[in-house]
Amino acid sequence: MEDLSKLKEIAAQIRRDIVRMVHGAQSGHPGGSLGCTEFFTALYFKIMEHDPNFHMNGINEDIFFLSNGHISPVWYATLARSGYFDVKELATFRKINSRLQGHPATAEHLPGIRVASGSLGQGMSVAIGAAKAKKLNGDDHLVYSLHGDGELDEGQNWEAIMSAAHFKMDNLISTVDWNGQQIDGPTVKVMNTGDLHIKFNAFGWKVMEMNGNEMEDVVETLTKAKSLTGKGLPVCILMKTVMGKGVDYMEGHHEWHGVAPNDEQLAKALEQLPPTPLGDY
Ligand SMILES: Cc1ncc(C[n+]2csc(CCOP(=O)(O)OP(=O)(O)O)c2C)c(N)n1
Ligand SMILES: [Mg+2]
Repeated sequence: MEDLSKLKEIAAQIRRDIVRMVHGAQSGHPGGSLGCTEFFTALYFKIMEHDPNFHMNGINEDIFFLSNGHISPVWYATLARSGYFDVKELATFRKINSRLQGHPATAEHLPGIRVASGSLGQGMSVAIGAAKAKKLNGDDHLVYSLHGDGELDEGQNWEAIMSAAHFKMDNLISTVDWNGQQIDGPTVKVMNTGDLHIKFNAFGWKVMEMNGNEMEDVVETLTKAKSLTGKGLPVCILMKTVMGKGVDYMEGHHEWHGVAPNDEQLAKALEQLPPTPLGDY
């Protein structure tokens, strides 16, 4: 349980980790990773009850599923900084034989990963299954999931969203990274998903909104979301973020969805993301 200033310091370090990892591999997804850094930090360092001594079955702890698996850099950095594995392993991101695959996978047995993701649209279904299992097991812990806004173009999401309400999955908190961008343009141009607040509401969810780049708001909203579980409805958080948050030339540009910075761009990014007492990997 960390206080706000400590959470901000951890997030600052995770942002450095993200740009260094993607630069080191010369591939990967910095945009969504930087946008969701506060969310991951708050979730793993404040909100979830979880055990870095990893147990695949997740019984008697809160569990998290990343559906938009391409933002693996922020998840890997958060898991390492939380003690799931050595931070030095972050240097192997996307390298041959690494456990840190470009998209999370289970074959490599990286602690913290319970299902492969990156083929978009599947994580909500997985999260609902896990939430159902928790209920069947009499385990009153929660299931959290994260989804991209562009990812919601995938139809499987809407069947899952409908079924979560039908099965009263009130132990599920699903967050959407509402950055308005996706791989090849703004979401309104590629596929306008319309008013997500009204849509989730109409599908039977409790809906909240937060500024995903304000740590105070993230902690407060996630805490409120927890208090709204157990009331018969699944909870959705629409999280406004800025793609590439923290690196000025990346901010708000879909072009940084999945491009690695070169040496010069890395230096510029690190100037804007100063070192922290936690230290680089
Ligand atoms: C089933 C499937 N279709 C297409 C893709 C290719 N793809 C990867 S990321 C992406 C865009 C996702 O947009 P969003 O979820 O908003 O992510 P962001 O760009 O905001 O990080 C697409 C279409 C995929 N990975 N899986
Ligand atoms: Mg997006």
